[in-house]
Amino acid sequence: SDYSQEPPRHPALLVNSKEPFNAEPHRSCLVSSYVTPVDFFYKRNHGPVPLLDHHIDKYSVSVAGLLENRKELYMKDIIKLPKYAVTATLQCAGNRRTAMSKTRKVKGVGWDISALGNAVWSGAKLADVLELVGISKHSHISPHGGKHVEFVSIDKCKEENGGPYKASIPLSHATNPEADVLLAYEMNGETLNRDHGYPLRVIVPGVIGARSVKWLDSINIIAQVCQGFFMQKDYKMFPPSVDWDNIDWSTRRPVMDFPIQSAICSLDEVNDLRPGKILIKGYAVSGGGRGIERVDVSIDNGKSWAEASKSQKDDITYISDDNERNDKWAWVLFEAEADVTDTTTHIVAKAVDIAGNIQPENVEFIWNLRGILNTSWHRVRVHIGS
Ligand code: MTE
Ligand code: MO
Repeated sequence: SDYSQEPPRHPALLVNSKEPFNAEPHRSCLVSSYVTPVDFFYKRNHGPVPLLDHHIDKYSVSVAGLLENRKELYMKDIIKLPKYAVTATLQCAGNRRTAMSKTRKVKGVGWDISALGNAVWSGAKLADVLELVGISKHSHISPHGGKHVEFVSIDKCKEENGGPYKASIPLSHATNPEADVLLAYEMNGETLNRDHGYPLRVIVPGVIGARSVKWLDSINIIAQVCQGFFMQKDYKMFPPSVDWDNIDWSTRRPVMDFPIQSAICSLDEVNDLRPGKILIKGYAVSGGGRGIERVDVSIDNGKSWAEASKSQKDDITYISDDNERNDKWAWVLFEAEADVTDTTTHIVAKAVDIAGNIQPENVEFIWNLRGILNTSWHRVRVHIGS
């Protein structure tokens, strides 16, 4: 693979792998604004970043598969469709993997707690695009028997034996305008940059990042779920009893919605503190558009809890300042003041979503060999000095 044309990146990113480039910001970065700046948004690539700058007028997405006629969509066609701005948190299924590995080793890129970010994505709705090829809104099956919509990229990755990254979502999801699935060409009001999928990427709000295909090349209407590596041999959830010697990938479905998640970002994994007041800040987010009901924090390792305050307030400039906003696809930032004493050893956070889903107390119960969906209570250690 050729990594000689990679884009420039912010030097403060913590790099987990250089080629392909996988990096996350320091956790404290995440709570300094509701909308994550592009420079500090995690980057998760499986191969070299495609270089398309010189071909933008020629760039098109082909819509093909189970259709009467295939259609080439140029950027000018996509820009003509109604433009939507959706605030959505993108989270890698591998977020918090490093902590899962501490219990028992897992395979995958080691991520701390920052393999996610909240951005304002703008572009056309996939439901509108599909209408252009004769597939109506709210359909479960297309006129020619399509039940899934596959997204194929331009990049090349080793997991696909040098072929492109791909994924699919059900046709019913793709044609539902309320699901807000976008073909996005802007991130935080600026043209998408190369790392995040220039010129066009899919955004599937509320679903693990792996389905939001970057550098989109084609959309295929297909009868069966996508047979690509990342849908069939990766990003599936296994019980703790399954390991590499007894795994049968065909027994599981591809993960879509991510579960309830939260983490503390204003403190490191290990902290030297003095007794007194501290501010505990972090993020909470759930998949499928399920909002956050509550965030609880504890300074006595989970014996007692206090409720944190939460907000979706944009303190920069991207969106109007509205305290009552309800961005269903977006995280909430939480904050709680606490009085640590010389008996404090761990500070803990856990969240509850509007469906009453809660985070598991310990990582052991959700351990899986690929180290995905670590949503266990986030604990940070505290040493009290005087
Ligand atoms: N799309 C392509 N074409 N190639 C990729 O490697 N990685 C996926 C997804 N889309 C990927 C991709 C994964 S696993 C995640 S978590 C998100 O993109 C990361 O998006 P970001 O780099 O914009 O944060
Ligand atoms: Mo991911």
